[in-house]
Order: sequence, then structure tokens, then C-alpha cells
Amino acid sequence: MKKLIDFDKEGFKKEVITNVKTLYRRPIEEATPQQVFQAVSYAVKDDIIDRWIATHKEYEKKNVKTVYYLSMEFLMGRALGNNLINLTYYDAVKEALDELGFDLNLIEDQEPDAALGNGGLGRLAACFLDSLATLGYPAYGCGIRYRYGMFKQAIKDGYQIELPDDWLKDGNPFEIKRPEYAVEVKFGGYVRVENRDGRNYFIQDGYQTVRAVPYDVPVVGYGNNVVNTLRIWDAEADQEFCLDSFDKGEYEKAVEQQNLAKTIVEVLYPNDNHYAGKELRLRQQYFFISASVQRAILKFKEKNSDIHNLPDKVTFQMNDTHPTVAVAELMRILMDEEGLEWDDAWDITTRTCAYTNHTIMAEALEKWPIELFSRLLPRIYQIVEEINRRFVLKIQSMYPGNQDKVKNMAILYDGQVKMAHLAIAGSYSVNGVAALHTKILEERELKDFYEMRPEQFNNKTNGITQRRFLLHGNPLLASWITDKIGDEWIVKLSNLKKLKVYATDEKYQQEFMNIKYQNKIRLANYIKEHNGVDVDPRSIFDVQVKRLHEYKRQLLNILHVMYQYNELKTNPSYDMYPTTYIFGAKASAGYKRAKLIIKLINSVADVINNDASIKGKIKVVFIENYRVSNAELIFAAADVSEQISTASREASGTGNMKFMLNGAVTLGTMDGANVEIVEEVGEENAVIFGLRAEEVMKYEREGGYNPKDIYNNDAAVRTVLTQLINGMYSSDDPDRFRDLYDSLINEDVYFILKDFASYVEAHRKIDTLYRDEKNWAKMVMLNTACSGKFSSDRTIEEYAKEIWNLKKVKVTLD
Ligand code: 26Y
Repeated sequence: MKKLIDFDKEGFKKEVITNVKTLYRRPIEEATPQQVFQAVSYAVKDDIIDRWIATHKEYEKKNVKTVYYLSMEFLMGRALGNNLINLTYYDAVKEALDELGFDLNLIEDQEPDAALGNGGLGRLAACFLDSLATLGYPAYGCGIRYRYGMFKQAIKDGYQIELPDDWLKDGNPFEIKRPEYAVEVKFGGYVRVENRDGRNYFIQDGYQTVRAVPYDVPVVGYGNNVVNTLRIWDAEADQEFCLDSFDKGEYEKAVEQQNLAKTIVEVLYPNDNHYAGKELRLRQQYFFISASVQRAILKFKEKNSDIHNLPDKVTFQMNDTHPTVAVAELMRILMDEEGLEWDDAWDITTRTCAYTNHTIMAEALEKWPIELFSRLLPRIYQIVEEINRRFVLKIQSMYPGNQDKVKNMAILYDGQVKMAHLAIAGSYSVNGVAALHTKILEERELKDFYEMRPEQFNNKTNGITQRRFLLHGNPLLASWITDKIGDEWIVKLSNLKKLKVYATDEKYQQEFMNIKYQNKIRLANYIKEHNGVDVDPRSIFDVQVKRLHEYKRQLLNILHVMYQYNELKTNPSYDMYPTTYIFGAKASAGYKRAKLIIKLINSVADVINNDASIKGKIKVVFIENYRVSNAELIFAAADVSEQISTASREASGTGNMKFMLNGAVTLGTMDGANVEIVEEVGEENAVIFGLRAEEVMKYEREGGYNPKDIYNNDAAVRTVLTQLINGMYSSDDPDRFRDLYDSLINEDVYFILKDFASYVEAHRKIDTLYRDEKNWAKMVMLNTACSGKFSSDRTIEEYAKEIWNLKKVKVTLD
């Protein structure tokens, strides 16, 4: 790895020793690994701080335009290793620690993941921050400092158990509390109108306040001295109010205030793609949005005198509908605090806000009951009402007499506030996250909005950061690549195409496959340690890791494993290459069917892994507590990447890209970004199966299909389904999996049976391809070589040029 930033090894070692001493009153020889982790992190932070200060000085000097990436979720994972990578002295620190008698890998393992997100959407936000800093774009991530992040998953008797993620218990060495930037956020009460000098002022009264206090986390750019900020908000009770109440002896009121504050940021909702309509979640949304927008405006005003110039200096990018109250909050500030008239405020707002859509699934759309929304946010609701009134007038003037248009597009309808509609009405840009997804938005899901204002819509295909998911996660492959093509790929992933010439050369194929084998051993050791299962690194590692959701079809995967097991047991001529099926997935705590699927996977694993008669041909492993840190090991070790969502349902997927980058072959449907992966690597270097999106959507328009036809006509399917209810995998309770059986037989909303035969065939194809070692090596090498498009650097360049209009900044240290 190129050393771009100077590193003083001896000075660093001294600092670590001093830190252990001052933090823990201990000599380094007696420090625990956790204490060493803290000491090392503080030493690294020291280096980061100078760059952080220099970056912000430069931003201020240039009065740059800044993007505020507003997101309920930032799934950052661990910081230490990533910061070292981006400071370009990971290897040097490894050496320094070796000399002190510590292994950097073990020290890194002391750090809990910052799991302030569920899955794809939160991890995308984290990759975007990495790319923004690396490209030198002025940016803030704005989110919530959840006291408890994504729950820790334990598996007990095959069932998922959720344990609290107490990620802050040892302190977070990289964050800095900024009480000087605290702001007040108001909830509830009522709105009073006051006429002053002939103008009506709307004043919220009788409200409760919460103090929003920011913690800043540095986001280090790769080798360029840029350090951006992830600003996450904590909630505190209003101190003055509390003291006042105490004085009056109103102890209970003070405690109530304290609790209100505490509960807002207590925990991340573990729902992925499923809206539950909880009041506390709306509180969370307004809390961090009001704080972020207020602070952004205050900052803008430090350098700019005319609020009309806001769109030239600020974009609020809304990560899905979760931060959409930003539209109304900005309107409130512009009118009630800055004194602008409606039209002026609306013009500014709609040139400042932009919205990214991440899903087409109805159950993920946020629609707040008006009763709840207006009670919690009375002034914001008034503004939303007026936005809606004017928006409906506009619809009516464009489509006179067309009630359907109003029904489909109104922001307030059926007693609900439709957040996606508010986001679209209030934004200058609406984007999808993969070409197919954007097309479906334009042609189906958001058709009416698209027809009204086509120029507002655009696509930004997702991406991932190669710094975490290759340079850090797969050091062997990273250094092999650097050996072949130099290290510029670290900041310019399209360079990987230079690897194509090696893909047909036997010597390099062997090198590449040997690295894959080493990574498989690393994962096998992890599995042995965590699951107690022996897996053979020479078997095919077939991996599906992602949130558990019916549309992602982990059920299809495990049904196929059951099918294959049947073949092995009953068909003497059945020949299969030994395969290890690896799963990792968290299910939302309240998502019963998803949890049952986890139990099924573990039950199938129990039966198959313990059947000596199949001679280890199939192993099934469920990796507990799948998260960013173990994901890095998993991607590096995969041969086959299972991307098998029902076509049209997965907006993009980003795991698919991480597998591809690390040299795995996609076994997938033509869904989300899979379509573009196949486009880049060529259809012959992926295995595609199943219904296409148009076919799925056609069935849906026509009321579905009849899964019983398949049950009746396909004996293999029938056998597998019967095994769900005959106790084969649930001898203590044969009815355990009946819900899954019923769902497949009666509805099969996700076309699992419909795609089953095609999926079986796809697996046969993988089996055949894998046996041809040279061709397989070529395929996986081409996957890596063709993955350049899927860098989040490319995605962010597109956002910066086409939506945000940002300018790059150079930072030097004096
Ligand atoms: C309404 C609320 C409960 C909710 C919470 C989380 C709704 C949605 C989500 C999370 C959505 C999500 O992660 N979506 C994923 O975004 C990725 C990044 O764009 C996509 O790659 C992926 O296909 C999509 O499912």
C-alpha cells in the first residue's frame, strides 16, 4: 500500500504507551486488549484531528457548497482498521504493534461494530461518507446516536434471540461531544397566531423541548488529508427546565422530561423495509431532522448574509422517506424564523432538498396517521397541510377533473401523511438506486409523478467502497492486485479492468484461486470457532448473507438444499460437488415468518450436517450475528453469491457488488443491480435464473399465479414441501413449519415455487462450471476485473455532478 501520509512509528509507540498509562494507570504489559484498542485509537485520533481541523478551515475559507446526507441509519462497522487504511499507514501500525507485542487483528476485534443501521440503506450511507471524504467533497452525515444499535443476534436451539447492542459501554474513542452546538427541538403543544405589523406569525406554545446534542465522528478520506464529519445527535433533557422543576419540587415532571429525552435516542428500530407506524419513530425523525436543519442554517448564516442563496451552498439529501420532515422543517425555519413569505420559502426549499428512493415495496412506505402527526408536530403539520393544498391545486390545474391523479399523488389522503409524496413534492431531484429500479419507479410506482415532472427523476446506481471491502477485508487479494496493476485502484476502481489479461493465464489463475483458498480457510476457522462446525475449504462456498426477508427468498435457498439432500439420499447416480451453504441474516424481532425461516435453516443444518451417509457432500452453516465486521471475512471467501430476490423487488442490492469485487460468481435473478453486474461481466460469467421483472409484474397485475399447479405437477417440489410438515426437520413438533408450507401452497407471493425448477437448474450449472477449474478461475477473475463500476466513488461522482453540484476541495497540512 502506498504510503501517502507520514507516520512516525517510534512516536506512535510512545503515544500508545502513554495513553495506556494516562487512561488506565497501567504499564502496557498489563493492559487488556480492550485497553490497548482504546489507547491505539486515541493515538490515531490525534493524527486525525489535525486533518479534521485543516479540512474545516479550508471549507470555511472557500465557503463551499456542502451536502448534508440525512439518514436515520449509518451502518459504519468498525472504525479503527478503516481509519488506519485511509490514513495509509495500516501496515506501519501493524508493525508498530507487533513490536509492542500485540496483534493488530486482535486489537481490531476489540472494537464493537457501530451498527446504527439495519442493512443496505444504512451501509450505503456509510460507503457514501467514505467516498465523499476520499473524493474531497464537503459533506456531513447527519443521524442519530442510538444508545443501542442493531441488536446482537444469538442462535439458541436454532431460534434467533435478540440481545441488546450496548456498543457504547467502553466508550467510543473516535467521537467528540459538541455541546456548544446543541439546539432545542420542540414537540407537541399548539400553534398560536400572532399578528405583528400586519403579518401573521405562527407560534408553537405549550410544547415539550428536548435538547439535541451532537457528537461528531471523523470520516477519514483515503490519503488526502480530508476528514469529513458524521454528526449524530444525542437527546438530553432541557436542563433549565429540570432545575426549575426540582426547585418547585416537581420531581415527577423533571423525570418525565428526562425520560422523554432518553427514550428518543434509546434504540434503532430493527425493521428493514417494513413500516410499523410507531410514534417514537416519528419523534426520532423530527428530532434529528430539526436539529440537523437548524444547525445547517446557522452554519450557512455564519458565512452568508442572504438566505436566498441557500440552494447554492446546501443540499439536503434525504435517504429514503425517513428524513422527509426536513421539507417542512426547512419551510418552518425560513418562514417563522427567517421571516420569508411562502412562495419565497418554497422556492428555496425545493431547490435545496433531494430525495433517494430505496424501495418499491408497499409495506416499506411511511404513511403517518394525521392524528398522530398533527399532535406531535402541530406547526409542521400546518405547513404540510398548506404544501398539500397547493400541490393538489397544481395537480388539478394540470389534470382538470381527474380525481385519480389527486388520489394517487396527494400528500394528505385517507387520514394519512404520505411521506414519499411529501418528499417528491419538496425535492428538485428524485432518484432510484439501480437502472431497473428507477425504470420501475418511473413506469409504475411513481408513474404519475414522473409524468408530471420527468426531469426531476434520475438514476444513481449504488456502489460500495473498495477500501473497506477489498483493501481492508481481503488483504491478500488487495496486495496481489497491487502487485499486478499498481495501487491506483484504491481510488480508481475502474483500473481493475487491467486484470482481464491475467484471467486466462494459468499461473495467475492459480495465484488467484490460492488466495481464495486462503480466505476460505480463514472463514472456515471462524465458523469452527463460532459454530463448532467443520467445513471443508475445498467445497464450494455458496453464500447468502443479507437481512432476512421473504422477498430476498432465503426460503428458496434452503428448500433447494432440502431438495439436493433428497437427491443424495434417494438417487444413487446423483453426483454433486461438495458444497457448503452459508447463511447469515438477522430477522426483525417482530417478523414471525422470517424468524421461522431462520429456525428452518438451522433445523435443516442439524439434520444434514449430522448425516454421515452423505459423506459431507452438503454442509449448512448459519453464521450468527451477521454484521459489517464478519461480512468482510465472508465476502472474501465466497465462491458463489446468492442474489435470488423475486425480480422487481430488490431495489439494487449492494452485497452482490461486494461478492463480485472479491471474485465470486453471481447466482441470481435479473433484479436490482444484478442486471448491471451481468451487463459488466457478461452473461457467461454469471448464472441467471427465474422470472424476469416484467413477468413477475404481469402476473401481479393479473392477480398472481397458482402455486398448486406446481405442487401437483412437480414431484420433487411436492416431496420438499411435504417434508416441511411431516416432521423430517421438526420431529418434536411436525407442525412447526406449517406456516411456511401454507404460505407457499396458498399464495407464494414471492414466486418461490414458480422459480424453483429454474433455480435447481442454475445450481446444476454452478456445479458443472466449478468442476472446470480453469474456466471457473477465469470467471471469478473476470468478476473482480469487471467490478469497477460498482465503486461508491463512481456513484458519488454522479451525485456530486448531477444532483449536488459540489466542488472538490484540496487539503494540505502546514
Ligand atoms: C419504514 C422503515 C421501517 C424502513 C426502515 C428501513 C424502511 C426501509 C428500511 C431499509 C431499507 C433498505 O435497506 N433498502 C435497501 O437499500 C439498499 C441501498 O439502496 C438497496 O441496495 C436494497 O435493495 C434496498 O432493499
